Amino acid sequence: DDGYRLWLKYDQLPEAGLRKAWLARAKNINVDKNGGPTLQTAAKELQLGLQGLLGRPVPLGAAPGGRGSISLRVTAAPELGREGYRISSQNGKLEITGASEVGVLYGCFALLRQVQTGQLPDQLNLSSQPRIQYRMLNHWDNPNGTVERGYAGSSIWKWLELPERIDPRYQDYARANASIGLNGVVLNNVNASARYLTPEYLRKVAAVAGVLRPYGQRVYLSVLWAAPKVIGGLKTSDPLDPQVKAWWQARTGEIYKAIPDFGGFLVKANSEGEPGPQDYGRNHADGANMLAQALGGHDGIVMWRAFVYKAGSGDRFRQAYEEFQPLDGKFADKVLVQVKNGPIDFQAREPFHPLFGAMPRTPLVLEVQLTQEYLGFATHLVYLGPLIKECLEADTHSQGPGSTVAKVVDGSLEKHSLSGIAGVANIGSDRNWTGHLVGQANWYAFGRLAWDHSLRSEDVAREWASMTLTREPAALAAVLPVLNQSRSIYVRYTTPLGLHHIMGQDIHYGPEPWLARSARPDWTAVYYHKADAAGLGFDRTAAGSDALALYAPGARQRWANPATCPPDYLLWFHHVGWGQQLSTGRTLWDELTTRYYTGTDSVQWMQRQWEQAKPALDPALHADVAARLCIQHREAQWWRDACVLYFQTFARRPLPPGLAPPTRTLPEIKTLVDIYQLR
Ligand code: BDP
Repeated sequence: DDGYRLWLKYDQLPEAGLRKAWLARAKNINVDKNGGPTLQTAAKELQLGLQGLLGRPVPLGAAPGGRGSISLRVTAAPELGREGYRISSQNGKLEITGASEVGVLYGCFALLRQVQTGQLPDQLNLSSQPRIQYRMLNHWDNPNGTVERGYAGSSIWKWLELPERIDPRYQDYARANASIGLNGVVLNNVNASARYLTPEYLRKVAAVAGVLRPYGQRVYLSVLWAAPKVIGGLKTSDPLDPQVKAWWQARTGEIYKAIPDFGGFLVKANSEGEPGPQDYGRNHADGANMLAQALGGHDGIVMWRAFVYKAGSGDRFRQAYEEFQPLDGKFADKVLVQVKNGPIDFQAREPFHPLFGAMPRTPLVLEVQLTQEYLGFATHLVYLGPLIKECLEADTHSQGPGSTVAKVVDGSLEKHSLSGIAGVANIGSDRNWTGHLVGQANWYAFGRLAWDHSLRSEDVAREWASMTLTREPAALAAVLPVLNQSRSIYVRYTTPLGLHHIMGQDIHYGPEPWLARSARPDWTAVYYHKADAAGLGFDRTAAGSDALALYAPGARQRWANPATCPPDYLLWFHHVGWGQQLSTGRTLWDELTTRYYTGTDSVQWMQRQWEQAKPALDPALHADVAARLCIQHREAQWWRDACVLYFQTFARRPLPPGLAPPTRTLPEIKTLVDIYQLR
C-alpha cells in the first residue's frame, strides 16, 4: 500500500458475517436520474465504496427499491439545515435523506464510514448537520508549484497544465474532502500572487472549481492587496479610491462570470511585508469592507486575516488584538476575521488567541495549521486532534463560564449567521498526499471537527485508524495511544512548560534557543524565553507586558498566578526562578530537564507500540512510519541536548539524579543546527 487511497480504501471487509449483514441491506441503490450532478456523485461514491467493501456489485437503479435497497432522496427537511443528512432504516430499506443534494452526499459518506468502521446495519438511525458553515482548507500553494511550509512535495495544482489537463488527482482530493464534510478550498498562498486574478488564471481556477463543485466544495482565492497596481495598472491600491473600488468590482464580476459559485476572498494584509490598506492610512475594516462591497449581490465572503504584528511595538502577543479589537462592529456583513488558534504563530502549544470572545460583533474564523511547520514537518508523528480540541474547548469567559472558543467560532455564543474554520493544508504531490502517513489523520481530524467540534479527538483518531490502518483490536490498542499522546510528547521534548518560538531560524525546524539576532527581535528565540541567571519565561503579568489583561477575568485568572498556573502554560506568562518549586513538586530546572528527557524516551515508547501493531499493518506503510519514528527519536535527542545544555548555561545547576548528561557539547550541537540549515 502506498497510502494514496487515504481513509477511503474500500478493501473488502474481512468478516464474512459483517459482509453478509450489509449485503442484505445494500442490494441496490436507487436515485432519481433527474437529480443534479451532486446527487449522481453521491450515488456513484456510495456504489464505489459498497462494492469494494462488500465484494459484490451494487447496481444503481431509478425505480423505488424493495427490501434491501438504499434510497437517496432530497426532501424538504428544514431540521437538517442546508447540508445535514439523515440515515434511517425502515421495513428493511435504508434511506439517506438530505435537504439538498450535498446533504445526501455527506450522508453517503457517513454510511460508508459505518461500514468501514465495522458497525452492523441494524437499527441505523443517524442524523447530523454541520455546526460551522464555512469549513475550509487553505492551501499555501504558489503558481510555480512550490508550497509555503508544505512538506509533502510540490503543489497538487498543476497550474501550467490547467485548464486543458485535469489531473485525476483533483477528483480524488475532492472526494476526500467531501468524505469529511469540507466545503471550501482556498487554492493559493496567503502571500498571494496577483496572477490568480488574471483572465488566464481564472480559466484555470474555473477548471478546478468544475471538479470540486459536484463534491460540494467552492473555490476561494487569496488576493494580493496591491493587485490593482500590479495587474490593473492603477497608481494606488487605496481602498477608498474610486478607481480602486471600480477595479475590484469589475474584477469580481469577471470572476463570477467564470465561476458562478465562487466562494470569495482570503486576505493577508499589512502583515510580514504584505501590502495592505494601512499603506494608505486606512485600516483593516476599510479594506475588508471595500472587498465585501465589490462582491455585491454575489454569494461570496471576505475572510480577513488577523495575523499581524508590527516590528518594534512591544510584546508580539498583544499586537493582533491591539489592531483588531477596536475595529469590532466596523466590518461589513460579509466579512469574517480569520484568527490563528494562538497569539504567536502555530506553536506546539499556545494559549487561545485573546481575540476570541473579544470581538462579539464580528464573526471570527478559527485558523489552525495542519502542515506541521513548527511540529516537525512530515518527519515527526504528531496527531493534531488534541491541539485543535484544546483550542476549541478553551473557555474565553467572555460571556461568563462556558463561553468556549468553539461557541465563538460556530457563531452560537454571539448569534452570528456566518461561521467558519480553516485548516492550513498539509497536502502535496507526494504519493501519500501528506508525507507522513499520520499527516492524513490531521487532514481527517480537521474535517471531522470542523463538521462537529463536539466529537472527541480520541474517537476521531479511532475512526481514522480503523479505516486507514486496521480494525484488528490489539493493533488498534497499540497504535491509538501513540496518536493520542503524540502531541504532548512532541511538546515535552521541544517546548515543555510553555516555552515557545525557540526553533531554528527561517526553517522553523529543530532547536535554536540561542538565536539572539535576526532581522527583527521577535524572530529570535531569546525574545521569547528570556533565560537569565535568575530564571526562565516571558512575564506577561501586569509587572511585565500585561498581555494577560487582554483576556476576560475568568480566563486570565487561570494563568495569572505562577503558583497555580497549569505547568503547560507557565513560561508563556511568567518568568520563573530556576530553583522555584512548581506544583509538580520539582524545581523549575528539574521539571524542565525531566520533561526533555521523558519526552525523548517517550518516542522510544512510540516506536515499541508501533512495532506491536506490525502484524496487522500493511508492510510498506508500517516500514515508512517506523523509519520516520527513528528519525524522530534522533531529533528528539537533538532537541533535548540542545535545550538542556543551553539553558544550563543560565541555570548553572546539575541535572537531577537519574538523568544522564548529554554526550556532546553545546558547540557540537550548534554545528549540527548549521548543517540542518545549510547555512
Ligand atoms: C508563518 C509562516 C509564514 C506564513 C505566515 C502566515 O512562517 O510562512 O506566511 O505564518 O500565516 O507561520 O501568514
